[in-house]
Amino acid sequence: MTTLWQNCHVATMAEGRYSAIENAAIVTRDGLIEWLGPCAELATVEAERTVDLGGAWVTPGLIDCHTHAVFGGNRSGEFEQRLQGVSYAEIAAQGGGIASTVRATRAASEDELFASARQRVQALMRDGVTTIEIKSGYGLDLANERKMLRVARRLADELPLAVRSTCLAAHALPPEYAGRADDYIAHICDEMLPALAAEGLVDAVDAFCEHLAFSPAQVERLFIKAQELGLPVKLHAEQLSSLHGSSLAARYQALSADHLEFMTEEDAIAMAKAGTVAVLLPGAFYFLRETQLPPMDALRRHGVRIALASDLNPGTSPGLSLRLMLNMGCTCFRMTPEEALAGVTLHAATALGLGDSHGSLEVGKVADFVAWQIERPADLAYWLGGDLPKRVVRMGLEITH
Ligand code: DI6
Ligand code: FE
Repeated sequence: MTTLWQNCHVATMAEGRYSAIENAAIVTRDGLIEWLGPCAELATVEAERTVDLGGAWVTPGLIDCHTHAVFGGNRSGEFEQRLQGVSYAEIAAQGGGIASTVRATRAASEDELFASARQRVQALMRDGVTTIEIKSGYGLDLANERKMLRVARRLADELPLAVRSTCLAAHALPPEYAGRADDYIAHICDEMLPALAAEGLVDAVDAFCEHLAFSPAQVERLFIKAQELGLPVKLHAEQLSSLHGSSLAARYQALSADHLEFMTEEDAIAMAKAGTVAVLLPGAFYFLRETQLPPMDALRRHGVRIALASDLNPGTSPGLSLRLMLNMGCTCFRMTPEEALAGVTLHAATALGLGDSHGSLEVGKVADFVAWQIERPADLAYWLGGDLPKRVVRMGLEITH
């Protein structure tokens, strides 16, 4: 099916810039972009359908490249406790924190997890999200990690959305392995990851590299296994302290290193050389009332590509709006609206290994885009959330929510 989309302006996001074309038209064919450019240069097309976009600004479909959207329960009770002065450590000592989400996730059936995740993912989609990454990491044993990853695959089957699933079995130490982190890493490498990969449930492998989670040496063992299995890696690094996990990630050609508040200039240089994307998560920064800022100047100076994501999770970023993250990226991290938009389009695609097919509007790429009734692209980062009028197109077909 060939469709002509006309009467619009396009922020193509080619090269990670607005690269705007005003008074533009787009031709899509069988899910791909066949042509785009100024309306005046359009030759005659044999389109089965012509759509008038009413002067809208068209951007690539938004990409949320770091979420933990599948989980049981929620932690609003802990949020309330924390605001009354109970510390995160005290909550964890009472069995709260990640451990409480692990219990709730293990107790939930696959259908229950699917139903709750679908609601959250649909909230993200109402913001123009057409691709998302979903991590496991609240099951922490083979059966429950499998259950989470199957839910991620099912979301892709049942919603008009592309989903990349990431195995984050090395998120926290399960209670069965208390005091035996090395044994748990061995169990992931020898049993869990090979089985989950063989079942086709894993697109990438992630870990939480932090004093309260796993050491760089443990992460490296996992990365070696991932490499053996032909799976790309990414890493939660430098969120609470500097362990140079981001340099380690770069050594393994990671797709991305994420969080990064405590990274150093040397880490930025290593990431730039490897082409590893920096995924910044302003929702977690905000929710934890963090004060250490990621080194924006070093990232820019060394040409590290910067993505932005929701980190949607029950403990540190219950964020249901990717557009709100654009605003937070600008207000908290001093990103420009153009950098923020590139962070949820082209650079987010690269962070998922999809940079050649998604993330910008260029001939030959997938026709995922959003036509926004806004005055200029900066409006997307300007409004604090809310439902902006828009039409969402996935693989050349308009979707309704
Ligand atoms: N970093 C985070 O902020 C989340 N996971 C991670 O590795 C926390 C997840 C949670 O508290 O449930
Ligand atoms: Fe995360």
